[in-house]
Amino acid sequence: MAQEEYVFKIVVIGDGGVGKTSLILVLTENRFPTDYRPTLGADFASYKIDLDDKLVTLQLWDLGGQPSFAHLRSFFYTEAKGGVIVFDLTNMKSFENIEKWYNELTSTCGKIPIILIGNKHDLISERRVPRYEAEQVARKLGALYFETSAKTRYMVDESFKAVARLILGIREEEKVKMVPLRLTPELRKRLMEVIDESEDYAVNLLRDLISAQSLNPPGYERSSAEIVLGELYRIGAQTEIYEKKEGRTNVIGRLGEGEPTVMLSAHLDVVAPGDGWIYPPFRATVKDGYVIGRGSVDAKGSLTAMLLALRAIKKLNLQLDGTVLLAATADEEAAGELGIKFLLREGKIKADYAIVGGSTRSRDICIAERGLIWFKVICRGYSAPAHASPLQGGVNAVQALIKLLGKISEVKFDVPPHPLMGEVTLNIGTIQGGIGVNIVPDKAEATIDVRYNPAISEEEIISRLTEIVRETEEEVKGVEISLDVILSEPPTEMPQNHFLIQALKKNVNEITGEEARLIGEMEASSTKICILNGIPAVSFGPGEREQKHKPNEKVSIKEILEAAKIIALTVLDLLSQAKQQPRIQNQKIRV
Ligand code: G3D
Ligand code: MG
Repeated sequence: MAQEEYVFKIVVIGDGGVGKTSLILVLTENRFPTDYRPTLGADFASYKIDLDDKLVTLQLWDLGGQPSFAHLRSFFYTEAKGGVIVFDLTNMKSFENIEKWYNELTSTCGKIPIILIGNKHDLISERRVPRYEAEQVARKLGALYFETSAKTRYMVDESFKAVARLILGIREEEKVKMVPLRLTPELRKRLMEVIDESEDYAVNLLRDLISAQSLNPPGYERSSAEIVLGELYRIGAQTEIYEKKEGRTNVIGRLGEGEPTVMLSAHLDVVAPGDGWIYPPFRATVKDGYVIGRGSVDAKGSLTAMLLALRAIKKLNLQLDGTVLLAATADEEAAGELGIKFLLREGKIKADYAIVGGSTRSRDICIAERGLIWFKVICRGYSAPAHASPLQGGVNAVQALIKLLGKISEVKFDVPPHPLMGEVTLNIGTIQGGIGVNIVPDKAEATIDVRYNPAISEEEIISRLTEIVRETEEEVKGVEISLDVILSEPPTEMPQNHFLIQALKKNVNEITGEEARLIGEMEASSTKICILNGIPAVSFGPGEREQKHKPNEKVSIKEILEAAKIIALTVLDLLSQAKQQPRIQNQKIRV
């Protein structure tokens, strides 16, 4: 086949010392050593690229060390067909100057294809520019972003090939024709193969996520978020990041567009390692088919499976009839306001279905969660020195609280256990009161956590506790007791015949050969928050729930791959069949 030949002039610009000359030399010195020559104050070297039916020669122009006379600059930029703006990942100033270089380039050349390169990727510990900030700038300039190392040659060829492709107008997706989404058996098989081939990728990704720590408290998800962002970028997803508070990063990735939207959601934060580790909690150990480390189950294993699913879907070049959205969120472990609640409340995400990362051994599907009410009780008496006679006053708030809590611990909510959610339980979590051993305390308080199933209502629970409060006030003369609800979330349960559950169930069976059990959860999770925001949701993912928050937390690699397959298939099932379903919003979720 005769190849068409092209020659394009490319200008390589950026601050001094960022590695422009090194990048060009790496590309050209082995091939065209004689080609590199100074030309009228600017240097250029040639780099030939074979793009199947096209042979492209890039003339790479580098301003070199020449003084920057204005006339020289315009000569330098004239007729350039593409631009490469380079900055140094270890040098913030060079990053801040990108826009200046961009403006200089576009003022002469207009809008030509541009790529942005963050060079010196090998200097990991000296890195100053976070990947997501660079990606943001690239998006703003309409440029493609690459990180390279002229030293190790990492991504150097790829990034310059991308310039050639951009100029020729070859979009990456167009290389392979998009296949309309019809989930044939062959396609399902191909999807499985892609995921099976990704075992090393999965282990390395999970390892990176574990190393990034992202402990909550204190709460710093940005470290893990950057890794997710980088992966989403490589996968080719559209990305967004949101921080309600500095460092408390949420990342969103999207493939496809329009409705319906299937959301995959997992949290980025992990709890403190605590004692009892025989393996390093933040350096993943791979042993006997497991990855051991803090967060391996809760929830970085799920996050890995979701990224794997997205990557496989993208690799098949399917024309998605809708959107698959990944939300990697902050602030789950403290049931806080900076993660999924913030994204939903602010309208950053909308979805028709959600699969939330949960530890269900890639087999069970969690469809129900108990409700919860958190109470605060405060007893107020009168302060007096401890030796004061009863007549001189003093009403002991601590004693009143003890009496009250005694009654509350005896309280029986006379309701049957729920098949999935179990019983109603009550826990007195904290207690505080008094300021000195020789002083009658005038204030004492406690917090109480009630978990309940749908057999009893929030009002009934509140009125039972209120009764006990009134009784105690009667018995301890002079005490005043307040009872406040500080958090309340109702029980939630998905209908078992919901399309989302049916699709998941079928795929669990196809991939594992086992029947999926529909289970309930004692704790409340992001799943509940999705449901309360009108998004049908279940939790599902690799790992055993007994591993959560424990020392030597470990997740099965096999289960990660299984979860990735089940999630990928379910996403495609939902997207390809949702339009035939009755509008899902109308399918009632029991709350
Ligand atoms: P410039 O052409 O943009 O001015 P150069 O930059 O290519 O001259 O490189 C400036 C310095 O950065 C050189 O070091 C070069 O070796 C180094 N450098 C370039 N690219 C990389 C890289 O990817 N990784 C690392 N670690 N160093 C790089 P010296 O010491 O010769 O000044
Ligand atoms: Mg140079």
